Amino acid sequence: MSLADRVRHPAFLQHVMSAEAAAALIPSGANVGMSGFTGAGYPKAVPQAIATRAKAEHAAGKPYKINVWTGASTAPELDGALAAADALGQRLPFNTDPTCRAKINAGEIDFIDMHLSHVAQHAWFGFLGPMHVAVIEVLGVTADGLLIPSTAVGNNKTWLEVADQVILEVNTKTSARMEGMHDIYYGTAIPPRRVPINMTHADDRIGQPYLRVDPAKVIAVVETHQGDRDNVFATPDENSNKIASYIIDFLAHEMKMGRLPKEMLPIQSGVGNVANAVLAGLLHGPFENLLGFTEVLQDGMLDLLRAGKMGKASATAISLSRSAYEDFEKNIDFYRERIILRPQEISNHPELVRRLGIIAMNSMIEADIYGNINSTHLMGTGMMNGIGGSGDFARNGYLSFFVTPSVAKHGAISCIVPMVSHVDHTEHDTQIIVTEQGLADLRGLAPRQRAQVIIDRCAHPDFRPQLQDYFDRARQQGPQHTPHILGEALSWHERFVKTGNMRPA
Ligand code: 0RQ
Repeated sequence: MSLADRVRHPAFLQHVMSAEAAAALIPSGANVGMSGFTGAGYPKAVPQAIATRAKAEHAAGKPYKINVWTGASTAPELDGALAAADALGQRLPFNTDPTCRAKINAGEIDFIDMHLSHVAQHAWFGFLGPMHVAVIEVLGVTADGLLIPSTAVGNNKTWLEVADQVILEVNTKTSARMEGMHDIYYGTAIPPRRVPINMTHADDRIGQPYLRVDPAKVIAVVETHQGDRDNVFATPDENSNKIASYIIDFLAHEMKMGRLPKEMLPIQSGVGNVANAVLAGLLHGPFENLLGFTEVLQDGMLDLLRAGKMGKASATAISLSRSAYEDFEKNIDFYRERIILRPQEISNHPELVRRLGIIAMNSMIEADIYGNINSTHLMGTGMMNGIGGSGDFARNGYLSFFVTPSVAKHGAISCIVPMVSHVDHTEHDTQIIVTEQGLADLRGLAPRQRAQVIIDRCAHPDFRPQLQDYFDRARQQGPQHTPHILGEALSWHERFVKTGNMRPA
């Protein structure tokens, strides 16, 4: 399909230009909203052209940096290219690109790590400042001037509303037959005029299939003919499979005890290998007619849909491996009936997560013996990816799981520690912690009880005696609600920084 087949409104065709010409329209210092969520639906041509321009400006001795706001993570063509060209001033709300991460941790990029459900509303409230330009990937423009969204909706609705000017990247490679899969809700308003979001089931459609844009704001239309990045996953390892089996047994037990309804509750699954292993476990597990209410739809959920184990899945993005994407495209009519892609302020909305009773499963970096969770920081100071949507789901879910292998770096680091080096989710948000050692159900337990269960069930046997010793000594001193030896609490991290090993010498 050519660009003219995809862009069926004449006003938009007038602005067709090269990526380089579009990049020339974005001044240094601009706040730029881009599409993109977990390696899906991000603009491909314009960011690379901006990177080329930035390098040329720098070579001529001129400063050139822009501030980039997206839905979530993107890909080498966006974050990688802009970071390598020193073209990023501020970046929000999430990043997984290694080049960008290195510059964030070198103090060269100001990264703002945000709850993904907050981003759109903070933009409407004016908390983030003006958005000068939005660069949004779409799959086409209808004869009525409506935009066919791409593989990720993310914050695109909001960026198109709040940006002064809009650049559209029309992706002629990704199948335009996705048309009809999206559900764009336009009922959001600013307090005090907010109304309830009228969704009572994870598969309700409450909006329309298209994004709107004021044609007067469109300054460029650029063609891309390149698919999303190949979101490959390793085959689940033994640890991931163990974690998955504990979760599935636990859910079956909860159902037997009458604490989970027979029809199950909708599932949110974070990204990564453990998350994929849980989804693979559900494929062979006892549950039928599952519903997905998550932010990213990955290969594992596609497998569940194809097998008929999951009836419908709601997300804000589809982030697939190349082979899963081929299956998706080939069977798009089947998937269109079963997949709903929404703006991230809806896919991650705390009101909906609470009402629908979502089962939240997210990976973490470390947990402490009381259940505080660090999802973002390596050794307390270095940024990994960001909090993403984990907080939106963890605090508001019906059940909230945090999962990790019990050790990292080939056993040098314990992922269960006396005190986390950074707190993303507090003990109040954490209900269940799972490692390959076992599952700690913290519901209804007070801090000292939680500590004992976490040490017994989740810590690696190599670190369990050390943790027990810490906890026992903490119980000999100071107030006993949350016993700690504060001067010692972070010594495990310090030991790793100094010796490369958390174990005592
Ligand atoms: O570093 O690759 O240099 O060895 O951290 O660890 O095991 O590859 O973890 O890919 O499952 O991601 C929490 C980061 C887990 C992810 C996190 C080191 C480890 C490795 C990564 P190396 P793994 P995974 C929905 C929900 C926040 C966002 C979220 C994440 C690297 O899941 O970003 O939940 N979550 N979103 O060696 C020091 C420890 C460590 C450690 C691991 N205890 N101390 N380093 N590492 N544990 C999705 C979205 O929101 C879009």
